[in-house]
Amino acid sequence: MLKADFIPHSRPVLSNEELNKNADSFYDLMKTRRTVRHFSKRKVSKSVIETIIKTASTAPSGANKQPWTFAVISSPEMKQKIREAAEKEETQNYNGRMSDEWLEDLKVFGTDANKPFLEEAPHLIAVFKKAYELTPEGKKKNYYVNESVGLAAGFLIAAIHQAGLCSLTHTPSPMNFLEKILNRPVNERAVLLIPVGYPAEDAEVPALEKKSIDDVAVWY
Ligand code: IYR
Repeated sequence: MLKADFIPHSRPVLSNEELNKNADSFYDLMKTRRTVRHFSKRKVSKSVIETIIKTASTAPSGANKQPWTFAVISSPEMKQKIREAAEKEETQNYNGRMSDEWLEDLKVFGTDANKPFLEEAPHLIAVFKKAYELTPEGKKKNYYVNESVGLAAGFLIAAIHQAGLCSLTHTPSPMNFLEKILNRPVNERAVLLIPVGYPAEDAEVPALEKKSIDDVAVWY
């Protein structure tokens, strides 16, 4: 491919005070994000989901290949199918496929193989990575696919929260049932299933702490 046209790009130079104010307000917003497992059935318009996905798709990706597809599932019949298939896998996960250490680590969240949120949330967003691109000329390479899709999923979750909604990063492994139910092309692999909506009125989340700055950052 030819070198792209280059266009000017700049950011306003802000005072240290303004930078701190901006950083603080985004931190204040993001620290209220919680993974939610009990959703309200309240409807959320498609336009909101569309914009959230456009935001996710602004994420950086290897060679700007944007190797992702966001499949939005809002039909009750499809959600029911997905719930049944996910619970089938999770039943096996909780009854032998997950190690004792893993089950012990999950106790604090109170999770089990029942996944009612897959029918309750108004929308599920299934995130697919594109292992490679299928073009009329044949297969084309994608790069850093896992990293790229992880970044886009992070943007997605942040956008959901900023809009005023909740999400759950759900991984009912193996997830290939999603490729089949949603009839995705052979180059796509499901990586996350993200219910989106309002929390149920009686929703609760575990009282958990994030690590301190000293536990997560080193300075040189
Ligand atoms: N996928 C299962 C188990 C599970 C695994 C991890 I790691 C979690 O952080 C939470 C759950 C489930 O969704 O129940």
